[in-house]
Amino acid sequence: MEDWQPPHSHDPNPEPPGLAPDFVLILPDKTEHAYDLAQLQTLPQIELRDVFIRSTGHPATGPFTFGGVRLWDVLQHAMRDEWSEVDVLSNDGFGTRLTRAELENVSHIDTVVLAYIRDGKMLTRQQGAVRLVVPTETDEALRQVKWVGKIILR
Ligand SMILES: Nc1nc2c(c(=O)[nH]1)N[C@H]1C(S)=C(S)[C@@H](COP(=O)(O)O)O[C@H]1N2
Ligand SMILES: [Mo]
Repeated sequence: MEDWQPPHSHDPNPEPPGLAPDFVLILPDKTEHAYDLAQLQTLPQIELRDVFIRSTGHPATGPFTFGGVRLWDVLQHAMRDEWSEVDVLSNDGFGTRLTRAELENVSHIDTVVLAYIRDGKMLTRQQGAVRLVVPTETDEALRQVKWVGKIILR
């Protein structure tokens, strides 16, 4: 993974890789922890209002209210310290990297969320469940990762 590069595709993949909205969290020592919706529902819930998914080449969608859990809370639940970056990847090859500073002590409106609710309804798999929402990214939607399959702490 040392040569990992963010993807530059602007053709959003329309089809989810696999059917289940599950993901694995991989710690720096390579141990894997499986997560599903039921587990996310046991963590503190958060709602982000007025989120747009913006991209060049196609119209923005929104505003959406996304519900889910803070990525920070999921990571802290698994491992408090000894990581500085996290890769959030979909099994379709898409993904993004976030630093600890982007997740720690940020204001509510900048909170990075693992979303599974949109406008009060469960996100369908087609709509991206479980979907990363990075509110500070408003250019190309390249960090709005649908179908999160793997989260790797580094
Ligand atoms: N897993 C995955 N997530 C993705 C993409 C993708 O191809 N695969 N495309 C991104 C891009 S470039 C855009 S514009 C948005 C589109 O989101 P939407 O399908 O909800 O409109 O998803 C983003 N997240
Ligand atoms: Mo995009």
